[in-house]
Parts: sequence; structure tokens; C-alpha cells
Amino acid sequence: MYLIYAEGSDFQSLKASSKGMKEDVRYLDGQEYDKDGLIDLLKTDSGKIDGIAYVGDLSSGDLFEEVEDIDPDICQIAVVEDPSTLEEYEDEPRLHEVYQTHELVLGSILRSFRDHRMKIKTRELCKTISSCEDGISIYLHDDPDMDAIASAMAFEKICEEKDVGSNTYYGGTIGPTESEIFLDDDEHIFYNIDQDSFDTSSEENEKVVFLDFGDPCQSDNIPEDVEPDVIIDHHGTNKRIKGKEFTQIRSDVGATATLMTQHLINLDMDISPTLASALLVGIKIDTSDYTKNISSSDYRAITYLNTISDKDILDVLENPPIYSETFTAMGSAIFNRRIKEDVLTAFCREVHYTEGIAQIADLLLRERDILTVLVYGVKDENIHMSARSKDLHSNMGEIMKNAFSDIGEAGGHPHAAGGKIPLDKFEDEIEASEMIEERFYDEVFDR
Ligand SMILES: [Mn+2]
Repeated sequence: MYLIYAEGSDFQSLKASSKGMKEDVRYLDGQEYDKDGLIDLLKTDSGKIDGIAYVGDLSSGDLFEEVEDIDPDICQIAVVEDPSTLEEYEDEPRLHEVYQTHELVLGSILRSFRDHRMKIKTRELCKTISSCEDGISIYLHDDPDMDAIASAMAFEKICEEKDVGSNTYYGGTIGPTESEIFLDDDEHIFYNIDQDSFDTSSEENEKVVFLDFGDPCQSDNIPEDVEPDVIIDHHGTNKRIKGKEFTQIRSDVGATATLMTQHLINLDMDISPTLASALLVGIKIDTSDYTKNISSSDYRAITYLNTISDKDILDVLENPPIYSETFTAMGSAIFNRRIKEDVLTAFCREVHYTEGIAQIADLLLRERDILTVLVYGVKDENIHMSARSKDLHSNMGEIMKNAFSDIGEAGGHPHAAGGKIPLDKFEDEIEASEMIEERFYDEVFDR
């Protein structure tokens, strides 16, 4: 929590301008709390206060000292009214930032708080990593996306800098284009795991890190009772999730890659063009092309990464090559497609790469007068599905969940969603196809 300590009209106007801000800020009225009152409050809430901004002439050197004695990690900011005292304040070593009243914008104060909090988090993370003698196992959620992959690359880089060994593990599959660009070298090797191989993977190293997810239930390949040492994630959840040593779950930022970028910047580490491209694409995908859940922290990371990223890599990721096998599957999908009103469904039979199903769905959604598409195919004894919609009123994530979550996994975003059902839930592929289409049409026309 942050405190803003102000008096009179400053107090009123700051409080009024805070409407709609997400930060946890408490406004203290100087007329109600004198210095002793403030100190008492800090002592009782010790550990919960991350920063204080003193607005007006409410602060002095001995107050800064007392606050530092209580908790040296509290970020102290002064907003000075009288220009002649500015210099004095600027020489004060305990102040993180000094503003003059005419610069006083609540946004600046909050940005300083955020920077400060982030630097403390980076320091904590480094401490956790450095204290580890026998290596770190990094786990990603199943079928890791670019946000998870890029975050692991960044985490491995920090480990390397601190001379700590690390391995990255994931369940499911990684898209062939992503593997080819980022993982086809000796620098990054990610290991595929399943339920049986999890134990050996976690015994290999001393600490367990969850990146881009916090709950073991989000992976089919990690036992539910695993307690990670470190969690870095941006997905909000109702469950109380905590890493044993380090937790950074920030649902106000758009991607884990944003948090990892900030750690790299705080550590003054060189980010290679390849890593910058990976992080940038991670943020781009998780914020649906910079339109959803995007925060000022994401924008700052994007601006930074943009200048160093490799344009050729970005180009390939933007327009990934379509595999020959996918064209074959596309042929079946086009030939077998069924249309009811503005909804199209298509079975593309056997696929070599599950990402191909999404590429086919994207293509079929371009058929004239079609608003909603479901494409599904078989890979490794599972039916994989990809759903797309241009209909502003429908929510594909919900539709997929309602239609299939009782027999498999399904969900996603309003315009793009997916799912997976074990093939053995059906007699054969024909029955699978009939049931999937029936369930999908029922759910869509129920809108
Ligand atoms: Mn993510």
C-alpha cells in the first residue's frame, strides 16, 4: 500500500484525482495525523506500506530518518511547495524523488512508486536466484505461448549472469515456428515433461520456478501438490497463491514478459535482438495486439524492446510459414466444411502441427458471410479444436467452455478460443465429428 500525506486543498484535490486508479493508495490528511500519528501508523502497519509521498511542507529530515529506521524499503517522495527549499530537499539522501508543486501530477508520484517497487522486486529475485547452489528448474504451463517462452529465456539469462544453472520444462507442445527461431540452438534447450518425468526434472535442481502461471492445476504434467519457490505471473486468480520465496503476480500488467523485461532493465543487462523480439511478441500476443489488458508498464517495455528487436524475426512470427502437411489438412477442411447460417464447422482429419488448425480456422473465417468458425483435427490421440468469431456479440471462450469442458479442456478469448478432447471419449472419429458439431451448433445458436 502507498500513503499520500497531504493537507487542506492538496489533500482534497489529490484524493479527487485518484478516482479510477488501480493502485492501492491511502490518503492521509495532515490535519488528522501529525508526525507522531504517521510514525505510529507505520509501526503498526510495518511491512505493508511500500511508499509515502509527503505533499506540501509536511516533512523534514528527521521524519525521513525515522521512516527509514522503521523500514528502509519504504519509498519516500516529497512534493515541495516553496521553491527556495527545493535544493535542500534534493540533497536529502533518503528521498527517492522530489517534485515541485507545479509538476505535481498524481501520475508521476505513482510512477515513481511503481519503479521503486519493481527495483525492490528485482533485488529480491536476484537474492533468491543467487542463494541457490544447485540449480533452478523453470516450469511453463502446457503448450507454452510466446509470453511463457520469452519469460523463460529471460529468466535463464538472469540465472546465467548469477552463475546459477537452470533448465526449462514444459508439457504439451511448442509451435514449430517458435521452436525453430528460439530453441533450435545450444543456448536454449527446453525439455518436454509429462506426469511421470516431473519428479526427475524437479529433483535435478534445488529450486522450482513457475513462469506465466501460478497454480499447478494449470498444467496436466505437474502434480497438484507441488509448491514452487518462485512464481512470476500476470494472471489474476481467486485462489491464494504464493511462492515459498518469491511471488510476483501482477494482474495489472498485460504479460509476464513485461515483468521480465523490467527485471533485465533494472539489472542493466544486455538484451539481445533475439531475446528482445521474443519478449516483444510475448507482450503483443498476450495483449491481443496491444489492445487488451495493456498498462503503462507494458508500453514502456514495448518502447524499450522495439529499438533492439530483430525485424526479420518479428516478420516471421507475424506471418509464420504454413507447413505442407497443414495445406493437406486445409484441403480436407475446405472439402468437408459444413455451413449453417453464418456458422462454419470443418474436420481437417489428421494434423502434424496443432498450430495448423488455428491457421486453417483463421483462413476459413474469411469466407464471405461467415461469422463463426470451428475447425478440429486429430493429433496424438486427441481432438484439437480452434474456434474463431467475427461476431461482436458472441464469446467463443464461453461457448467452447460450455460445449466441451465436461469431456475435455476448452476455453479462450471472445474472438479466439480452443480446446482438446481425448479421442477415446468417442467410439470413432465419425462419432467424434458428429458429437462435436452437434454440441458446438447447440451452444452457438443458443446465443
Ligand atoms: Mn502470459
